[in-house]
Amino acid sequence: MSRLVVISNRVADPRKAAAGGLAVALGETLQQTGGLWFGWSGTIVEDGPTGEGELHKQQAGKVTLATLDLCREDHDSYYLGYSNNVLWPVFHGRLDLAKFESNYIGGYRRVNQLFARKLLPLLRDDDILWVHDYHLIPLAAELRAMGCRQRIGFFLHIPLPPQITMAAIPQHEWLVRSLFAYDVVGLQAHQDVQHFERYVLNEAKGEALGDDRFRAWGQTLRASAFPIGIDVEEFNALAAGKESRDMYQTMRNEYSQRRLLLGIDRLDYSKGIPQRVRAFRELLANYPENRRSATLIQIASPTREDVDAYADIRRELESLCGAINGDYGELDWMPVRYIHRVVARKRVPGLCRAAAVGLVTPLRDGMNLVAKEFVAAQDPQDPGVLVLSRFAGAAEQLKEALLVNPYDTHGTAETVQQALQMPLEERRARHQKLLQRVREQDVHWWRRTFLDALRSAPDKP
Ligand code: GDG
Repeated sequence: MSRLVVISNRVADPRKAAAGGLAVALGETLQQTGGLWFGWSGTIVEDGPTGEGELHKQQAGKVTLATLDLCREDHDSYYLGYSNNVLWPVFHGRLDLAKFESNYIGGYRRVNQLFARKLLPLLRDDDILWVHDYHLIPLAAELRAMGCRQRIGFFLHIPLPPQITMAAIPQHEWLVRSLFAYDVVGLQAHQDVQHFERYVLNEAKGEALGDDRFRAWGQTLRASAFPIGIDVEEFNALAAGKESRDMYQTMRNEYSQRRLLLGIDRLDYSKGIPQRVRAFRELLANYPENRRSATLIQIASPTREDVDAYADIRRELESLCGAINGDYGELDWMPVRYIHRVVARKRVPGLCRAAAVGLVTPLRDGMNLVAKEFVAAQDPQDPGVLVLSRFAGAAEQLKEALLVNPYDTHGTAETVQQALQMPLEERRARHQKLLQRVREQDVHWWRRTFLDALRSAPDKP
C-alpha cells in the first residue's frame, strides 16, 4: 500500500489521546503505511526572514512528524491574516467580519510555497498526499508547479460558501482554480458540493461531467461530500473512564431537581452562542415553569484570541450571561453557567450524558462534531434531546434531531421547550436512529471513503 502523507496547519502526535479524534483516525493509516505528517511546528521566530523556516523531524512510532517554524511576519499574514481574517469569516458567511488587507495574500502564498518547497524532497514517487483545510488551499498548485505528480487530495473542514459570497474575496478565482490541482476535493456536505458546482458553472464557465466530476481551466477533479464523523469507540472508552463517570455522577447529584441544557463550543462567532443564550432567556420569559428548574451550562473554550472579532464576542457573551443571571437568578439558582475555559476531554462524555438537552446551534458550521459526541454519550434508555442548527453540516445526516434556525430566537426557544417536554418513547426512537448514523458514518468510514476515492481517481493528464 502506498505511503500516506498528511499535510495540515498543525500536526499532532497520533499516539497521544489528547490529540483528538482526527489525529487518532489519521494516525491509524499513518501507522499502517509508515506515513509522514507535515505542518507548522507552532513556533514563531521573531524577526526571522520571510519565506523561510527550519524543518524539524521527529519519529512517533512508525510515523514521521515533520514540522516547520514560521517567522512572525509569515505567521501573522498567513495564519491570523488570510486564513482567519479572510477565509474563515467569508466561508462562514460573515463578510462583515472579513478584513481584506493587502499584505495577507502575500504571506498566505509565501507559506504555501514554503510548505511545498520543504515537503517536496521528503516525498516518494508512490506516496499519496492528503492536504487539510483552508490554510492550505493552494498547496497542490504550488507542488504541481515544482513538478509533483503524486495523487493529492484535499479536505475542507469548514463550509464552502455560495458563489456570490465567494466572489467577495478578491482572489476567489485564484483560490478555486488552485483547487483544480487536486485529484479529489472533499467537502463536508452536499450543500457545499452544490455551491462548488454553481461556482464552477457560472463563475468559472466550467462543466459538470456527472458523478461529482468537474472540469474548468483545462483541469478535471472530483468534488464530493465526505461528512466527517467521530471515533465512537474512542469516545465510548472515554465515557467508561473514571473521570467521565465521576463527572456524570457529580452533575446528576447537583442537578437532581433540575434539567440541564448544555452547549460546548470553541468561543467562535460561527457557533451562535449569544443567539443561543438569547433563546434561553426567551424560554425563561415565555415558559416560567423553567425558572428555578432549567440551567444552561455553556462551555466556551478560548480560541484565536489574537483575532479582534474573538475578543468582541467574548465581551458580548459575558454581558449577556451577566444580564440573564441578574434578571432571573435566585439565591439558590443561577440560570446560566458560563465557563470560558477548556474542559478536560475525559469529562466531556459524562457532561453530555447528564444533559437533558444538547444545544448545538451554530450560525454556520462545516460539520460540528459536538452534535455527534452528544448523541454518542447518551444513555439509550433515557437519552437527552439534540437541538441542532439547520446550518450545521451535521443537519444533513442527523435529521432526527430537532432542527432550528438559530437566528430565530423565538422559534429556537419554542423548540427547546419541545425538547424539554419530549416523551421518553419519542426520545428513545429519535436517539436510536441518530446513534445508528453516528456509528455507521464514523471517522474511520470517512477516512476510508475519502482515501478510496483518492486512490481510484483517474490519473491527471
Ligand atoms: C472544524 C469545523 C468540523 C470544544 N470545546 C472543548 C472541547 N471541544 C471539542 C469538541 C469537539 C471539538 O472540540 C470541536 O469540533 P467541532 O466540529 O464542533 O468544531 P471546530 O473546532 O470548529 O472544527 C467543524 C471540524 O473542523 C471537523 O472537521 O466539524 O465544522 O469548524 O470534539 O468536543 N474539548 C474539550 N474541552 C473543551 O472545552 N476537551
